[in-house]
Amino acid sequence: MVLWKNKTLKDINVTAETDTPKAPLREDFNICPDPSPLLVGPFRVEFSTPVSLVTVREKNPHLQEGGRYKPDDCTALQKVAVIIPFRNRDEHLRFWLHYLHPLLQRQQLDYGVYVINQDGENTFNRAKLMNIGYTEALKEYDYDCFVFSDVDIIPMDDRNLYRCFSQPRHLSVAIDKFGFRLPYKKIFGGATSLSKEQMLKINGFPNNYWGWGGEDDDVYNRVTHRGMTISRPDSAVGKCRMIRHTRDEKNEPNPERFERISHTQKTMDKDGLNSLEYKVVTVEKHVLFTKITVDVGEPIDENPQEN
Ligand code: UD2
Ligand code: MN
Repeated sequence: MVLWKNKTLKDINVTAETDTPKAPLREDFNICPDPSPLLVGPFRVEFSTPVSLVTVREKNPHLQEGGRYKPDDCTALQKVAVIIPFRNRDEHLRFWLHYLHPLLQRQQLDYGVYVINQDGENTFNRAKLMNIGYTEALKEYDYDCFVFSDVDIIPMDDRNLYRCFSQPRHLSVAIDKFGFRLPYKKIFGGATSLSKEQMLKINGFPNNYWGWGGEDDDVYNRVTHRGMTISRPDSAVGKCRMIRHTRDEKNEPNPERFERISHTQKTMDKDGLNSLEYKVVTVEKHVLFTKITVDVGEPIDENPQEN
């Protein structure tokens, strides 16, 4: 690669009018290699020893405030915002940060970690938190890719790339909890990635799935209704562990879920990023993550009875 040190852009363009002018954009130099030479492949994941945030911070000295990182010796292939839907799972978050920060750095990504914390005691709304994470992250930086990850899903192999592909990607394909297999073919829960373009194409996630279940299948439906397919790593590279837990309070199975996922095609254009409403309560910049606490509201009665 030639460095046009003493020439101006104009000088370069006049020398060969018929050729496509080559603007010597600094950013074009030294794109990080693919695959990253820092990958180690499979690694051990266990949850028996608790981890402390102090240790995680010490082991990740190159992080910028808010859980941001970019390689200093090459330009990352993608700018990735990692969005984690959250309420009251601090222990899981510590494990997640402990394993994922080093992995994301080995993958040489330009990334930021956003913990989207649902304020208050109302029923949990995972998918709406994803939409909020997408919207808030974009206000901060020109991200081109979004990884949406449950706080309790930890990949066991760093060749499972936490970035975007030509089709929306399901990342957590072989979870220990499901015997390291897909429990059903259309599953799109756990950890996924969608580019900004793919997110806009599907109008984001649904906002009106309250409580446990169905919202991931709705996103699957959105993807296929827009003519896209699901991309996946193979089941060796896609091995993950889910931290064992009981069902949280205020996240009971949503009795409306089956009805709702049968109408995705009809509802997806009016329910999603284009109808998203919420209030930001606080934004905390920690070294390991940005925590955005949000008021997501509560379910609205869509069929109010007369009188
Ligand atoms: C499955 C899916 C998950 C989602 C869920 C249904 C997989 C591997 N996982 O997970 O993606 O579709 O079913 O909603 O397919 N959370 C909190 N606090 C709460 C409640 C939930 O932080 O009080 C967050 C947290 O990030 C958690 C995620 O929401 O990991 C999903 O909830 P879950 O772990 O209880 O659901 P699970 O394991 O059945
Ligand atoms: Mn879980």
